[in-house]
Amino acid sequence: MKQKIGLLVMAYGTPETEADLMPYYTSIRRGYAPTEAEVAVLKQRYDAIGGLSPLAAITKGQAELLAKQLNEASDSIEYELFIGHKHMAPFIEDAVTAMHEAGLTEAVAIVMAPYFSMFATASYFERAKRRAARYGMTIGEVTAWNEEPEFLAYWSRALQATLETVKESKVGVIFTAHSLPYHVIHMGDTYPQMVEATAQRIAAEVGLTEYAMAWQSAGVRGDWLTPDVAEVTRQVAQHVEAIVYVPIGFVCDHLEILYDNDIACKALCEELNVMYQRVPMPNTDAVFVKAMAQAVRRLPIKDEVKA
Ligand code: FEC
Repeated sequence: MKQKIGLLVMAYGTPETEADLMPYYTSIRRGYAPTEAEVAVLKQRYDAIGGLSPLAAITKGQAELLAKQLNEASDSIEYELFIGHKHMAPFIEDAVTAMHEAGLTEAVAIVMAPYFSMFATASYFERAKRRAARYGMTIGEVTAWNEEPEFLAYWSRALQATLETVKESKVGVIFTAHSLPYHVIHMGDTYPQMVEATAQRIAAEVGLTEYAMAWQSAGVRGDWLTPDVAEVTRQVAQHVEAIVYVPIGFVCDHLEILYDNDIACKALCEELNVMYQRVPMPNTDAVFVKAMAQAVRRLPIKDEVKA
């Protein structure tokens, strides 16, 4: 008989109705409610991408494929999938409680964000482990999976294919990832270095000698990691006819891609008279999901180690 363990897939979460906007934004702000005006601005951004973000549906698709790949590859373990969100129900804590109620005592956890960050990903694991401690449950953590060969293979191939579409033009390439509040960088978070090293590896794989790195989707308050994608776009646009954006910090289509890239960066490119192109997001690409599966499979399973 196969050993049953929980597969906890954690993701950012997204509002599912207009009424969710206020609690969602309040959760993002760690319990401090935004003003009605701030919520209205956020609603305009969701409206601009068609009303809702596809994030929840894509997370579900990625997680189900991950569970399928893991289960097909293992003769000894059966992974039972649970999804928990950071800012929207079902929350991370709900998923851990559901695992406990399903009789599971051991789980592996992965965040749908590939780079370790003290600020971003560590908090997902902290929340999962705090709830798991209540039940005496063990949770193994995939802290980062950006160095998996399949992760690099997806982005290299997708970038190469996108570059083909603009090969008649002089092209600039901008790798992007989510910005972080500047105080987090001061605390020694190595996220920027990890993202930059990954961009370098993908660029080398594709044979790019010149490219830029930029940080996108910064919040509206306080100082954030720079250079911002708009600033970099303005610089790069001075020398090229087309710009290809490679959002290696994200794993699927959602607000930060569909609005911040496909609407905001595109509008800026039009203003600067350069062509806008973006590399397709991985979403449920099987090779990309395999990167997560490989990272999960590397985690030791408690009972297997004992055996
Ligand atoms: O598609 C969707 O509905 C959700 C897309 C979404 C993703 C995402 C990823 C990250 N965020 C990170 C940090 C911050 C910090 C603040 C912040 C604010 C927002 C707002 C929305 C939002 N984020 Fe997000 N984030 C997504 C959505 N994020 C909506 C609120 C409006 C705004 O400020 O733009 C600032 C909080 C504050 O105001 O104090 C900080 C990080 C990631 C990448 C890692 C991860 O996925 O966990 C870091 C996807």
